[in-house]
Amino acid sequence: GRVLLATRNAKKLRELQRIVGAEVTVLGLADVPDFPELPEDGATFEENALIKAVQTARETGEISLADDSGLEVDALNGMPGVLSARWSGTHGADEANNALLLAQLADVPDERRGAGFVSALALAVPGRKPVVVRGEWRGRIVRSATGVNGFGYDPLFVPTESDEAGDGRTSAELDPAEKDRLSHRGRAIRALLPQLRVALLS
Ligand code: ITT
Repeated sequence: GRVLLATRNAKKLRELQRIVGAEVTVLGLADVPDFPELPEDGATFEENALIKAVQTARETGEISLADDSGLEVDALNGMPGVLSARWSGTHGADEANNALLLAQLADVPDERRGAGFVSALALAVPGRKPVVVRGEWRGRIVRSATGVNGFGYDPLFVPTESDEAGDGRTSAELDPAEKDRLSHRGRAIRALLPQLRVALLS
């Protein structure tokens, strides 16, 4: 089967393709010529994921997925949340976003540095009612970036599982397969996979 993921983020596309495996071919918006800019003005991850998936299915007639994701930091009342990709002002500027996060948390003590990644994943099949699921991943924000895997805030995020294992590795230090097993995105995709399979069969 084949699905279109409504994203221009190549690293997000690669993660999603890796998680669904060879069973499904995942294309991104870079593969669709002249695709219009999608609005991302929803107040929640779920709203944004639905907007992106439904518009893409309508525009292309393809079975479409969209991931809207981000980091919610406890000490910042859930910021940057839906603004995660553009928090520093430039869309997709991972380094600038990470610098801003470190600066905002400079005076926050270790015991109040909790945070969670969220992924809302929407599936839109032309002519059908769309569905959306949510995956979450809890952890804490460290004081300096470590690791080269992943993308976005991964070098600053130590998942709870790393603390339980005693190694304190950031999600940018996990192997790709380890990240996929634990991550917000991995959980969301596995929750949606049965419905995706049904859509691909019909
Ligand atoms: P599309 O909208 O084109 O899919 P985007 O990067 O703008 O791409 P989002 O609006 O969903 O996507 O923003 C997601 C941001 O949240 C992403 O740029 C990272 O800053 C952060 N983020 C999401 N998942 C992450 C992960 O697994 N690891 C690290 N950071 C992540």
